[in-house]
Amino acid sequence: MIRRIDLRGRLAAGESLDYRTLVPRAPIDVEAALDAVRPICDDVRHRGLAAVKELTARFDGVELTDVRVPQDAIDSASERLDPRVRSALEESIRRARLVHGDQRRTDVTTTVVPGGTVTERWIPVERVGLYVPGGLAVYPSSVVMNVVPAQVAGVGSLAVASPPQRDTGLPHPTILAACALLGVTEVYAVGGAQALAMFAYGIQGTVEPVDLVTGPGNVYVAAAKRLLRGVVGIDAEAGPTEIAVLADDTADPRHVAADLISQAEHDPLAASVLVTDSEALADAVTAELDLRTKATKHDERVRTALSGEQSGIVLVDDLEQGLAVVDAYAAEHLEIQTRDAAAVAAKVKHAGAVFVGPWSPVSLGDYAAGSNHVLPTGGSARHSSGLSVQTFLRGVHVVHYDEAALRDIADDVRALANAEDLPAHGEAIAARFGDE
Ligand code: HSO
Ligand code: ZN
Repeated sequence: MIRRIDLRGRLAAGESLDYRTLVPRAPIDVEAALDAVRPICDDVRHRGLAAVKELTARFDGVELTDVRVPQDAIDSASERLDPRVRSALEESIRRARLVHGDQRRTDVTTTVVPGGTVTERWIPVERVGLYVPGGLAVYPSSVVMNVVPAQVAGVGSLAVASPPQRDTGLPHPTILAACALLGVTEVYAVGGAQALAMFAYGIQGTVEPVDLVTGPGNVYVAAAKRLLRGVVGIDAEAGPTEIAVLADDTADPRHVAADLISQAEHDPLAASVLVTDSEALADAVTAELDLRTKATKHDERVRTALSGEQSGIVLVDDLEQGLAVVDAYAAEHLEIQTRDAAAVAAKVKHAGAVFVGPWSPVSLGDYAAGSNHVLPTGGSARHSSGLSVQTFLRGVHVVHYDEAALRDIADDVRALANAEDLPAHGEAIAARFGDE
């Protein structure tokens, strides 16, 4: 069911191979979703609360009296949380805080010349809106992955929005419980594009607008982010999950197959890619995929994802070619299951996160490694990083020169201003020294 792409011998035969087009990405048409999302955002912008309530009735089948989730509903979701899940979430939060705590930035002052300094100050974003999807995907772990770096960065005001469930009119109880464990008290029972528009524009007297919106979501959420960018800051437009595994004949085919399936479980459009120089491993993984897909709960989704053109097993001449293939692919998640995995991993240039050796599966990172699971998809790992404390900080240069230091550089500034035919720039320097 999973297709095979055999590159062996092709370089030796003189072929030139374009690794970047080898494994296509799933087709996601954010542009098309813009048309559906634009009137929703406009409506929320112009009619505020009335629009949010009407849209919630239409899309979620819930008549909201209040968009804000009352504190006692958050508290009681927390009290009713399964103790096993509670302790797992607590450990996940603890580990994420450890790793993200080390991402804090300190202000640095550079003395450029005597009397002339530039300080880079790191200032947290003031107010952040986190969107948490409902429906098929209820991910309390994503609440952790978004809230922890924001809190560590020092974001003062953090609100969460998640769609109401039909029976309770409230977001999923595990989402509410995760908010409680993280100390988030401002939660809205609003979903989809209307939630993002509500955060971006605010609702007079009810919801303060935010400066930055983060969080996962489907193609409509991605479209809303694209539309609202500029009104508000956004994190990445997340696409379907991807896993690439670079493996040699030392890898255990059961582990490789289990890991490929673990991410295929997210979405029929998820991508699972194995790159290996071992035909025996490729055969064994193919057989394991078959067995495991039959036995797994979300078998339909997994089968569709694995047989899609975005998934495949790539056979390469050697690990060097394998590295070139996975680098060109720039996967959201990359596992290295080879001899001397750490040394191979050190050579990787493009991946959202790298998982080294047989005991570091992607699902560990999804929940409890301490690393962040909001990672660049669709090849954007070539230029972007996953969510981190840095996402919620702005670096501001503070320039402080004294008179002598400015005088010392004045001629250079004027020369450059004149070269750009912007003489008023030079005059702003000259005015200070009475030589206009
Ligand atoms: N693998 C997903 C994150 C996730 N997995 C949430 C389970 N829950 C994207 O990195
Ligand atoms: Zn996952």
